[in-house]
Amino acid sequence: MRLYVTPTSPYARKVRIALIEKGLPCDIEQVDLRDPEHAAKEQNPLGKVPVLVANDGTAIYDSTVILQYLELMHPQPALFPVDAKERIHALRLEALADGIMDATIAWVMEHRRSKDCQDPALLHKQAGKVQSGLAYLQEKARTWTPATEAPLPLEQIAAAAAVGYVDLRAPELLVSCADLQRWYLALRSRPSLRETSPQ
Ligand SMILES: N[C@@H](CCC(=O)N[C@@H](CS)C(=O)NCC(=O)O)C(=O)O
Repeated sequence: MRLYVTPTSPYARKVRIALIEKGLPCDIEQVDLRDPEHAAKEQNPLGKVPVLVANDGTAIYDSTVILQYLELMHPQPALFPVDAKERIHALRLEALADGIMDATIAWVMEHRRSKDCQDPALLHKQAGKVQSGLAYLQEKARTWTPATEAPLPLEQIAAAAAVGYVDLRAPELLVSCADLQRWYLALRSRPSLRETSPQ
């Protein structure tokens, strides 16, 4: 398998953490999204990463579909709960974590514009999404038992990728979530997080 990534993409990190937690070997290829001809474009018409190219040549995207694919093709060790209700709950938390990533990226892009071109209403709206999403994750994180062995469950993989990205690009949006920060710090020494750290 080959995975197209950028070093800081939180969606790609989610997949890379899952690959390591499952013990699956995969070639990681970095692309430069500024290059109009970057390699992932051939595989995904949207030109986005991550894209996984399976051993039979099938291109799989986006990150949520890649995780489903990995779980279906390599069920053990399982990242997804078996129980239907618990699975929907985990998938919903993954969607929430992805939404935090989306809103953080929108906030960062707006923040990078020159001050006089920034839209304060948009910054406020995206920051609000990030902060309410993180507050919800923090409530959940308080119920998570410290993960000492493999595998890390889907909801924590997604949460770690989201929190790691906010920590990297918009740490000021994380300051009010001390418990969530503590949870992330404790998890950061885990090989799957250490090896995929964007820092
Ligand atoms: N929903 C997608 C989002 C992927 C995404 O937006 N990736 C960003 C990198 S963090 C990207 O490739 N952006 C380039 C573009 O939009 O052209 C997923 O979960 O994989």
